[in-house]
Amino acid sequence: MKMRSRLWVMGGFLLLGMAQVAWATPDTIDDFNDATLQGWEIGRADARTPLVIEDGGRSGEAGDHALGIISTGTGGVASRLAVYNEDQWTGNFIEANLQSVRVDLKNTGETTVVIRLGFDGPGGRFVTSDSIELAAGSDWQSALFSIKPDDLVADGGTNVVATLENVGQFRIHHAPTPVFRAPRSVASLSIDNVQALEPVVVGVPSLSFWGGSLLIAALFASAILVLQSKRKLSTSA
Ligand SMILES: [Ca+2]
Repeated sequence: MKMRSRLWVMGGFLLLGMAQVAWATPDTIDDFNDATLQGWEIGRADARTPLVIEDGGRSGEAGDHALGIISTGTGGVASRLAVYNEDQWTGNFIEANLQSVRVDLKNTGETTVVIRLGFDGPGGRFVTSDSIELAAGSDWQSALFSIKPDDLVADGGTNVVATLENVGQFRIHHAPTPVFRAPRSVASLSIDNVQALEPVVVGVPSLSFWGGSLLIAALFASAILVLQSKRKLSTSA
């Protein structure tokens, strides 16, 4: 096979490989591996929660940290198992086309927990209808929550789109029923790899796909030009 044909065949395989990507690029991932809380809080200072659990991340490897939260079940600070973010997990989720959130969870306590996600914004408070139940002392589990408007349940909210278009607070909390405020309970939870996901795209190239294709096409065009100029040089010499 001539060099130019080989190049085009190689390019074809590369492009086919790129088209197999199912998930679009995640917008936000909180892995806590920088040993900070990454904006997660309970609103008041408390030495017990939330904390970075060093080397306590999903992989179990050194340097893979997790976020740890606890609740006491009594009155006062930290009575409810919840943690929220008013930093990077805010803004327009609709415009960003975020349709689900994946998070790794591990029940490190002695009671069963049921975890949901919550949103607060101009349209009021909403909670995922998706939930995951984790038995006491569970191993890590990966939970996927749909955050599409139809999959959120109002807890006082009146306009789910208005909230998703301007999220002011995003939370992870214990909620056996779809409520925004966790009930009091004694519990303990590790959280890792909180990740926003765009919708599944199968067979429809994304913008990054086209960008990659153009780059590869330009590289192959350059390679062919170089080969042609070398051939001319060798012919003339
Ligand atoms: Ca981690």
